[in-house]
Amino acid sequence: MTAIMSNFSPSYSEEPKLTYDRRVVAPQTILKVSSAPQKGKPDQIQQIPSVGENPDASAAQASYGDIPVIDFSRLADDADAVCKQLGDAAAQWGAFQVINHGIPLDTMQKIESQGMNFFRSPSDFKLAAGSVYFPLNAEYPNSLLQRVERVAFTPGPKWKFQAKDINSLEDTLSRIWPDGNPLLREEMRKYLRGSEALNVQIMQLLARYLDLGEDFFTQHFHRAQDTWPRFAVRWNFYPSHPNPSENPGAKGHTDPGTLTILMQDRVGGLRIRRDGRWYGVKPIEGALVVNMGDSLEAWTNGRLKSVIHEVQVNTKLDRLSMINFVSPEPSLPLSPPAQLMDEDHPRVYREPLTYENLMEKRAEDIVDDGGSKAVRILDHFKIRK
Ligand SMILES: O=C(O)CCC(=O)C(=O)O
Repeated sequence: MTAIMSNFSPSYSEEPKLTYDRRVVAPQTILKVSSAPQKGKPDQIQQIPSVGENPDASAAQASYGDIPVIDFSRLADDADAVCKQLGDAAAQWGAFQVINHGIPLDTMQKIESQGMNFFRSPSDFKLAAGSVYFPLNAEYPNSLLQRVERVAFTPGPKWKFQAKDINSLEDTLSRIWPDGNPLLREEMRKYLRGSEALNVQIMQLLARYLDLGEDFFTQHFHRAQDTWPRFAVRWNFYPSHPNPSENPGAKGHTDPGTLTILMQDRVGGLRIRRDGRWYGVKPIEGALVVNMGDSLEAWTNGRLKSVIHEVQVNTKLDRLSMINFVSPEPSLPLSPPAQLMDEDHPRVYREPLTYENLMEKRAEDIVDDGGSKAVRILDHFKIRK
């Protein structure tokens, strides 16, 4: 099997060099649901054209916005400035990129090349991996992930997983490679340790930014085994397609957890939505993209923003990303602290609200609307004035 793998080289050096254009995409109109609520649907939920409906989908491929890039090497000298930059980004964009985060570039590159090798292997080889591998449209036809092949590391596809369901890294790797791919295992371990530490650092900085005391969020980590933080780790592979506007990769959505830490390759195609516009997330070598999720927005009473994002398929290049979804313990009440609520800032979301509630709603919604619209589950829980 290892011999088969060595025939599939990612050969990045042969790929064309991408040039970056800082133009932003023309503003999109945010469509409101008509005043008559549709059957089985909540009213007043923002519906946003997703990739397949975007007239600007192909033009946007090379348009990158000014999404903040935070240099963690400055933490030692000027933690206050980093904290402010990071907090402002989370409050205004709901996303940022981090450089100098401590995970070696070499580790990221090795993972990327092994991931590419896997997805460019013959179908038989990939299918032999069993339940950890998802071919295109494997989950269900309405999935948000339209043109994406996946490998799920930990946990499996179910969100209501229990400790016994969690595919360990070793287990997933040995389902794919008979020898468990020791090289990749070491690099993945390094990466996961690094991103776990990064998650803690970011959550502490965000708490500090909000004057909550550094441990406001992290005090809930590791309360017991199998509680927060939960990392769902996935490789997403987006095969190229000549007509991306008809073939969205991932449709517009927010993530339900607290943070998502994402490693993308140099192809691009990830876009985030801010104030009615889509902005491409510029690939930066060695950077990690961090998105805020619905749980964090609810927990901070809307001070930090859960970001809508989507992925466009590239016309020529296959794209790979590795994603760590960090989620809170499912039944933990995401109650905003008193400091974040006053007369001018009344409670935004219904209580009680938990990650479990968000996930249940998400499962219903994706099935109900056919996945054709951007999904922002948190809006279902907004307190109407
Ligand atoms: O692959 C990416 O860049 C984003 C993927 C994503 O949004 C998701 O898997 O939910």
